[in-house]
Amino acid sequence: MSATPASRLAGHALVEALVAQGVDTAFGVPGESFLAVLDGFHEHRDRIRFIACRQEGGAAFMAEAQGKLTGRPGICFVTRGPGATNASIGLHTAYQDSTPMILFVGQVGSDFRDREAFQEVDYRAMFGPSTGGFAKWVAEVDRPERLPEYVARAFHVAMQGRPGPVVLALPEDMLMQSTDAPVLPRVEPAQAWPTPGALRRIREMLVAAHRPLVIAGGSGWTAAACQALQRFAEDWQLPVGCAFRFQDLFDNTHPLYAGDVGIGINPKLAQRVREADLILAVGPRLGEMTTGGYTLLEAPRPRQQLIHIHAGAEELGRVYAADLLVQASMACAAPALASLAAPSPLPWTDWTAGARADREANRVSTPPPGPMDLAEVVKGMQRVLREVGRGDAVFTNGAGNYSGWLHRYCEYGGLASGQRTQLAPTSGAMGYGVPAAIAASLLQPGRTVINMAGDGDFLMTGQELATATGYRNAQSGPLVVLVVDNGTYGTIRMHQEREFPGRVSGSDLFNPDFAMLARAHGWEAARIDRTEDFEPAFRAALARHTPTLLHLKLDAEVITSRTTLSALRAAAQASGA
Ligand SMILES: Cc1ncc(C[n+]2csc(CCOP(=O)(O)OP(=O)(O)O)c2C)c(N)n1
Ligand SMILES: [Mg+2]
Repeated sequence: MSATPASRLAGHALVEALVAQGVDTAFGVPGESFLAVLDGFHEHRDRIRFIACRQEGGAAFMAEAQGKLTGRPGICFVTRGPGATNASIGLHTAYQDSTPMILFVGQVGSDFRDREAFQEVDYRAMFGPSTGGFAKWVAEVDRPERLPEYVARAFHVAMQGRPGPVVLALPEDMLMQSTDAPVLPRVEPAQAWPTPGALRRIREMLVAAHRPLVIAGGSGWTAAACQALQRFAEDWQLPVGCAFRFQDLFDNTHPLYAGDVGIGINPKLAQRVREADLILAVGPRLGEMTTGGYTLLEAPRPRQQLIHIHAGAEELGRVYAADLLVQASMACAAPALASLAAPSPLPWTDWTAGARADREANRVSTPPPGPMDLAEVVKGMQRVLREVGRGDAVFTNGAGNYSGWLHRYCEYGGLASGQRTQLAPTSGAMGYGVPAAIAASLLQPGRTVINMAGDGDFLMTGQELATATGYRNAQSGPLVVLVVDNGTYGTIRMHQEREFPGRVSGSDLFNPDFAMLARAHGWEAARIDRTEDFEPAFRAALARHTPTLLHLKLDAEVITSRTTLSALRAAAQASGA
């Protein structure tokens, strides 16, 4: 691509800018507001594809998953008000999960601006940080010759500091103008290094500790950074917990892995977080889910010594009065930590071994009531995947109690070995898992992709099965969706039984025949009622090219991986709820 291209439509120039940034796939739902961009995708179809989704929520989740998988902004195109409002759930997830993403929104022509013209919305007011919204930056590109500048800045803002989503609104008439705007080179995010002084202080605090614990999390991690984190943990024999839904930042089979610090945390690990005398938080936001509702680390002054390393200055000191705050990117912080020489002997090896033993014990399951044991399903699934040489599978999920079995029993491979293996929303957005799985399958066709969804969760974005059918190709690897059907919005039912025992309201579900629904989309499908029927069906799914939905029937009584509905109700009644 030349630096001074001939005049072409601004919509084409935008697509050229994306190609120059290394984008080969964009997700979206078309609108008449950005026809010139769609024509640009046609023009450059040998270098970039536009995946037309069935609902903007699905498209935005796919772009969010693209951001998580690649570390570069996921790209989503939607139309004006109706498209942007639908897409907002993916934007919110990218914001809470610190995922780089760019949402391009068609906008009314500038000659109609501010009249509340057809579908017109002021995106700065809707999404902008200054109005408490959930995009890092929102702008409208009024002049085609400034497109390269806006696109380059969008890539920088999405990736730098605390990564997150950016919204660029594109007035229809601007896109239709001709421009000879140049194509700017690929953007690399500016990185921040920890200072020598901060590193010296980290080492001093570690040396003085007796019960240190690392919590890894957040975004901006690379495979090399995760390898460095592993070396650091090994040199210092530190137990490593992973923040809520950043469970694949550390190999879960590694002897130093202590478990996930999130919803449904192992109570023994929660105790250990409380008892630690030094928490080294490398990368996570210290948010509600990672701090057990601000109790594992008490806000605003934790009992433990706290070192918080994060790429975004705004996250440092946001809630906690930490002992040491270090603003650094993970790509720089992790190798810097790995350069710290550990003393010998280390006084906490029993503490570290204890953390691992607690983690092992937490993987032991007891059979639940009813014929379906999800712990055995998750363990069996991984056993089979490893056996058939598909151990690098990526697992996706949305929100719901069913995800607790995945977090507890799935051993996520670490990003240190090259790829992310978990795509899951820290935002707790239902409907995330199906589109994320489809995005993974389209973006990394060699890989095996498994989505676990709830019966509530699945139908929020289940229409995207059609997108998978339409765009998967001969290279696509196995894609399997497991729908856990307990006939209820189980998470809500659980909270109801705790707060209002026996008073079920609004949480029952009336479900379709999920297998029939999947077949109507060109998928293979089977209904599974008993644990022992899962493995053969799963093996068959891995062996076929056509994607497969497995409909798992689960007794609503089996409300979480730790308790039953009746036990919850009895406990609530005994405590006088
Ligand atoms: C988009 C969205 N809407 C509502 C909620 C609130 N919510 C959290 S979990 C849940 C129920 C999930 O039900 P299901 O997918 O069937 O999973 P289960 O809890 O039954 O395993 C609801 C309604 C949410 N997190 N996200
Ligand atoms: Mg359910």
